[in-house]
Amino acid sequence: MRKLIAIVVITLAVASPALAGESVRVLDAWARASILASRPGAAYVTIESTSDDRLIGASTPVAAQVMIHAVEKDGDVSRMDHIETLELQAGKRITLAPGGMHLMLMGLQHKLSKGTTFPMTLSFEKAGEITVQVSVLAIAAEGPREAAE
Ligand SMILES: [Cu+2]
Repeated sequence: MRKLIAIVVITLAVASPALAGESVRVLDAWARASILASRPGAAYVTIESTSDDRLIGASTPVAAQVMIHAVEKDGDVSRMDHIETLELQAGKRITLAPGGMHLMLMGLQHKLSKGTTFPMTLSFEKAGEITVQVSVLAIAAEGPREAAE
């Protein structure tokens, strides 16, 4: 099953080489390590686009489903909101980070171990599919730019 999904992802990436990476760049893809495979994971990316575009979905062989989540603050309580698409404005950089927007990895195939990487494919309305390698950082990591551990 896992193998099959991986092949599909690779096929999509190969099928649209002219589209990938031209107007949209996906940087600093990372995820927090997880203790249990039974809990959802979270992945974060920085997205830059030279033209208006829209993130319409994501997938990875390590999870059954990837959802785009925003965090809504309601007083002291914050809750996650599933959003269908993420608008990208030309020239504006969007950084997903803990406490804010994230890519929720539902139905993990295995726990995410620090120091490993996994592929994730982001689908953009105009730019097509872009596959990045996601680095798994420490459980409490705040991002790839923090001091090396
Ligand atoms: Cu979430």
